[in-house]
Amino acid sequence: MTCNKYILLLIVLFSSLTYAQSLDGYDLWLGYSKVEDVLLAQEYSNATKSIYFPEESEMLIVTKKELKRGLENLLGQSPDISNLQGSGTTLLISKKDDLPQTVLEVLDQNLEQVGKEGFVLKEILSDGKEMLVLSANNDQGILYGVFRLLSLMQQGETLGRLDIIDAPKIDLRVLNHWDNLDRTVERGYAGFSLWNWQKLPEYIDPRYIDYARANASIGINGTAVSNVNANSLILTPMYLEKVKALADTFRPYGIKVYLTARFSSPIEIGGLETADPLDANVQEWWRKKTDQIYALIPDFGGYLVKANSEGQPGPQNYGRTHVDGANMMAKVLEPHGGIVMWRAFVYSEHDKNDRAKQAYSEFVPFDGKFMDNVLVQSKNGAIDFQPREPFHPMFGAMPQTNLMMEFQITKEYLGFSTHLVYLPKLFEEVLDADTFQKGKGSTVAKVVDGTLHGTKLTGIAGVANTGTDLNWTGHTFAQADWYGFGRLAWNPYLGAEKIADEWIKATYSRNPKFVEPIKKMMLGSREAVVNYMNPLGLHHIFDTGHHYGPGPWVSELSRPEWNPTYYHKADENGIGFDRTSTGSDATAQYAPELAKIFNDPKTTPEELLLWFHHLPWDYKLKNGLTLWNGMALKYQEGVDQVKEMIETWEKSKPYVSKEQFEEIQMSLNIQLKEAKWWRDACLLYFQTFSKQELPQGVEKPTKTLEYFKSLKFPFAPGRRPQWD
Ligand code: GCW
Repeated sequence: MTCNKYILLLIVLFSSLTYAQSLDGYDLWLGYSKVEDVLLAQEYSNATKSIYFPEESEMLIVTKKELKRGLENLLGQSPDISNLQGSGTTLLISKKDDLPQTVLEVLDQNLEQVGKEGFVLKEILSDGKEMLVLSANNDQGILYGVFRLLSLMQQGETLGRLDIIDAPKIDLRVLNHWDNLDRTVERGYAGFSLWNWQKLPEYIDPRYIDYARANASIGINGTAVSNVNANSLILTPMYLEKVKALADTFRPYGIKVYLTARFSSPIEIGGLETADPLDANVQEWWRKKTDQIYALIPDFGGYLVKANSEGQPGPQNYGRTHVDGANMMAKVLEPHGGIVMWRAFVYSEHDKNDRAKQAYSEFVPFDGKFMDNVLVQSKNGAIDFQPREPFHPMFGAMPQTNLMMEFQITKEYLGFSTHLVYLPKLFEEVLDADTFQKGKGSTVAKVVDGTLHGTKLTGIAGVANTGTDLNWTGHTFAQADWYGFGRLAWNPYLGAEKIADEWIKATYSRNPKFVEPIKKMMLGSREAVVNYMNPLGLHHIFDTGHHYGPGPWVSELSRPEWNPTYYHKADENGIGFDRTSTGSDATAQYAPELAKIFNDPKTTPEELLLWFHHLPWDYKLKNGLTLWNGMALKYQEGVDQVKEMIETWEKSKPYVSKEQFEEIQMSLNIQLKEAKWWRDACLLYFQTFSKQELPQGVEKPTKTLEYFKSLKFPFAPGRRPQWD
C-alpha cells in the first residue's frame, strides 16, 4: 500500500472515532478529545506552535497547566510554551501590564471593556505576521480566556480573525451545595457529598481540583459548600480548618468559598442565651467569628443564610426582621469585603394566604433597606423549583435591592438523576421573562445582571447536582445542566441551544450527524417532563418528602401548603388554583400589564393556565379540546416525547462508545416507565373528579389508582430524614 493511501486510511479510521476521550463521564466537558479534522488540527497547531506565556502566580501556573493538557489532548503534541517572546511567537498570553507596547496599542480599548474577570482573545498583525493574543486586566481573565480558547477548539471553531471581547455579566456566579456534614446531600442524586470532611484538611482529594477546573472552565467563581439547612458545626475551628483546605485548593481557579450560617450559631456554638441580631453580644460574636474565618481564609466570600424558613432559626424568633438579621451579618463582613446571600424562600403554615404570595409580601416592603453587601436570593418561581412556574413576582418589584437568582441544577422535582431534562431551557425561559417593571423589555435577566436598575452587586446561584458518582451528576446529560448554569451565569443571554451545542461537542462528539439530533432531543426534554408530570400549569403534585413520583391525592399533611391538593384543587367542578383577582389575587403582585394577562384565562399562556385559574373540566382550550381531554392528551404527549427521545438515542449508537450508549439507553427506559407512571396515576386520580373517559389517543393505564397510592419509597435518594 503506498504511503499516501496509508495516511488516507489512517485519516478515515480516525474520523470515525469521534467520541470523547473519557468514556465514563469523569472528564465532564474537559475531555479535550482529539481533533480529527486534519485542516482544523493544522490550523490549531500553527496557532499554538510557539506560545509566549509568562506566568508568575498560582493562578497562571494552573492556567498554563490546563493549556498544556488541553493542547496535548486536542492536537496530540506537546506545545512549546515559554517565558521568552521571540519573533516566532504565534500565541501571546499576557496580562495588560506585561503586553509589548505595540500590542497594547491595539488592545488597550478592548481591555477597558472587560473589567476584573473578562478577557480579549484576538488575532492581530504583529510585524506583518498574524498572531493570536489573549490578554486581560487580571490573572482571572487569562484563566477564563485559556478555557475559552480550548473550548473553541473543542467546538471545531476556526481561530482565524478571532475578535472576542468578553466579560461576565453577573458578579457572583456560585454553586450552592445542600451538602450535610455526614456527606449526605439534601436533594442530591449523584452519590454522597464531594467534601470528605473526615480526611480534610490534610487529604486533598484530586476531585477537588477537577471540581475547581470544571467550574473555572464555565466561569463559576464561588461555591457554598454546606447545606442551607445549616449545621453550626461548620463554623467551629475544627471545620474551619477543613474549609480552609478547600478554599486554598479552589483559589487558583478563581473560586471563593462561602459558608451557610445557621442563625442560632451564637447559642449552639457560642454559648450565648440569644441569637437576637440587635443584641450587642450576638453582634460581637458574629464579628469575632467572621474575623476568625478571614484569618484562615482571607478571600472568604461570606455567608449564605436560610432564616425563618421551614423551621430554620432566624431574626423573627426575636421579633426582628430579615433586614435586622441580614444587615447585622453584613456589617461584620463589610470590613473584609464579604457579602451575605439572604434567602427569600419563606412561607408559613400559619399564613392563610396563598403560599405563592408570601415571600413577596414579606420582602418587598424591605426594598432599599438591605446593606449594599447583602443580596436577597430568590428562587426563580414563587413555589419551589417546579418543572414550570411563572417567574417570581419579586423580580419585578425590588428595584433598590441586590436581587439574586436561585436556580436548582439538581432535579428534585424533575426526575432526580434518572430523567434526561435539559434545564438551561427552563433557566432561559425564566431569564427571558418580561417583568414589565420599566415597560416592555424589563426582563428577569436584566434584573439579575443589574442593567435594569443599575444594581451595584449582582449574583446568580445554582443548587448543585454534584456528588461522588464517577460522572459527578448521576447522569451524563445532567452535566449539561451544571455546564449550562455556568454559561448562563456568565452571560444570561447566551441561549440554551448554543450551550447545548457547545456541551455536546465537548462531551460526546463533534459529528453533526450526532450533534443535531441530540441537540433537538435536549431542547425538547424540558417540555416533555412538564407534559408527563405537570401539564397546563399544574404544579407541586409530587409525593410527600422525597418528591419521587406523583402524589396528587396527598391531602392529609399537617401543613396545608405541603399537600398537592392545595395546588390543584381538583373537584367535580374542575381543577386549578384561582390566583386571579377573584381568587388569591397573586396576579396583583405582577406589573399591571401582566396582571391583566394572567387574570383572564383566555389571555393566560396555556402552559400556566392552572397555575392561575380554577377551570371547569369542559373549559375549551385554544385547540378546541375540553380541559379534561386536553390535559389527558398532554400527559400522553409527554410519554410520546420520551419514546421519541429513546428512538433518537438509538440512532446515536455509532457515534458513542458502548458504555456511553448503554448508560443513557437504560436511563431513558426508566424515564419512559416513570412518565407512564405519572400519566396513569394523575389521570386516574383526576378522573375521579371529571368522571370522564380518557380521550382517543391516550393509552389506558395498566394499574389501578389504589396501586399507585400504595407505592412507598422510604429510601428514595436526597430525602430529609427528619421530614419524611
Ligand atoms: O425545595 C425545597 C426542598 C428542601 C430545601 C428547601 C429550600 C434545603 O424540598 O429540601 O431545603 O426547598 O430551598 O430551602
